[in-house]
Amino acid sequence: MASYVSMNWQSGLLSGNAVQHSSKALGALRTLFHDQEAAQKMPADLIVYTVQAYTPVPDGTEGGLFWGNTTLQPGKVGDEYFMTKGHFHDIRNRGEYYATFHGEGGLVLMGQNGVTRWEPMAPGSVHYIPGYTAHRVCNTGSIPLVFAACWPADAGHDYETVEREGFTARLVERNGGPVLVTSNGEEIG
Ligand code: M6P
Ligand code: ZN
Repeated sequence: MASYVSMNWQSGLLSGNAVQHSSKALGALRTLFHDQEAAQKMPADLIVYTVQAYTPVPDGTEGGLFWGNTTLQPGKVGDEYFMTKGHFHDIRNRGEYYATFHGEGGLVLMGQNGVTRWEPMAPGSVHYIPGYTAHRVCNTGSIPLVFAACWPADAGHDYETVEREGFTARLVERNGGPVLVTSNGEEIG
């Protein structure tokens, strides 16, 4: 019989022997941010987010599903909110669900045509990420943002495309709230 894990439905966090844990520190994320001067001044060992994953079938299994969550700390680099790396799926047509448990955030979505949009995240919000769409989450609040994720076991993570080309817009704080801006500073949402 396959192993199973437990989720706390208040916090969204997982427990059990089969849960994998990983974390991302600022040092590994610095180049994602627009304000490099501000990024270089911040500590490399600052943990920006942690991920729990439950992967009951081997990575790459067609038809399988993975479950996990991300805890993204509050903070900013310059005026840009702390965010996940973001990725397309290696198999481009694979979709994903995100669902928010705690905190406030923004799910930034970019289609292959380079059009970027965002959806606000708050406790209870459920977000469908279609295939062919890069996805990244920003913490726009002052407490940790926790969201669960469910994605196909054969989706894979393509980080290279995002590292090379970036998203076409960034979620930044203006007048105390989140605004999506293009690289020339134009507000688009
Ligand atoms: C969610 C899922 C994971 C992903 C994680 C962090 O939990 O989408 O597959 O790894 O967020 O996002 P990223 O991999 O872009 O850093
Ligand atoms: Zn994904």
